[in-house]
Amino acid sequence: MGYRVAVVGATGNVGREMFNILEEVKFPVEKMHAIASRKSIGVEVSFGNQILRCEDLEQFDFSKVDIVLMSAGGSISKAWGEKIGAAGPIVIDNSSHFRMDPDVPLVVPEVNPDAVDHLPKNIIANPNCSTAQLVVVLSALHKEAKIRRVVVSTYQSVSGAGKEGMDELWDQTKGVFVLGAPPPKKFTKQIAFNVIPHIDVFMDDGFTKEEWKMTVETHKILDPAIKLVATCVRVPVMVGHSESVNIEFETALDEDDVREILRDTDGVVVVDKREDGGYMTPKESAGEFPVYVSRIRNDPTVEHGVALWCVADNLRKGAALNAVQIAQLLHEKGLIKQKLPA
Ligand code: 2RA
Repeated sequence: MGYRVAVVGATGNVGREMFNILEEVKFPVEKMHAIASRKSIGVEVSFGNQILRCEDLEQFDFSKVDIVLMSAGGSISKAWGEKIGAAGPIVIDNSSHFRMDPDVPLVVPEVNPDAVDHLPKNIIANPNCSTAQLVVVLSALHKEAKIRRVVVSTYQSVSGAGKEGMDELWDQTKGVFVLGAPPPKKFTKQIAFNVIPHIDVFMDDGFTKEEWKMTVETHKILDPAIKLVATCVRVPVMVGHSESVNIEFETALDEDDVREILRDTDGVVVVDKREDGGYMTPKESAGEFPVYVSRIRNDPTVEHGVALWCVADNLRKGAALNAVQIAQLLHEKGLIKQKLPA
């Protein structure tokens, strides 16, 4: 028994990880389709030991699949998401397009699994990478002592900006001491040997859209009462987003409580030895499933507060893995309607 599955955006960073993870977790797949825009038709991608040739998004008959994982950018999701959902399959969309739509649940399976029970548009949204890893940690702590306020600074890898972001870091790093770094194209300033305090567009209040997303998505997934302020920064790391997080609780919760709660939390691994190297870095999170938490310590500047460091593979927990976990959740709940064999 398996499902007919389509991955839209099959040639992108996240699309390729979706194939890898569907295979790694042995998601029950009867038939897999790789879907892409016209320029990628015929491009080959791998799924386990199969080589799939990309099929044309415009021509594909979505009524013949049971579930669609989509990561092709906001404009493709805007143009196609609702049409695909109306054709029958459940769509799990990784773009920002549907995230704040009241008829589309925004889901992190460890946090709000029951949100998938009601799907007016047959669409589920996957959160932004920087939000996904954060809410897994916050949710576990919020159950024990209500969170009043969070201050988070991110250190986001270039893969969050797609293949062009990775190529730009690679080319500038190679070129900088030889021919001079090639000028920035994807980023606004040189990313090699630098950090850039700007991700996504600026908003009227001075925050960037990435920072705004962290606040509103945390409210939708977890609790609108949590005050959250973010500063999002691009760093010269290929894969793995890191976050420095200060959390203030309404009632007492100290560093030992936090360490114990997070050790028992699904999807979280605590690596927190107070010695050289006794913490995780983004490099070590790349290719892994969990959200790693390190550097847990009391924040002496507030009555009940802790500071911590968390890292995760942004292409996995921040995108493809979360989408596949949603698919697994739908499967466990018996919510994926199978088409009759073609
Ligand atoms: C980034 N948040 O890292 C984006 C990816 N979803 O740029």
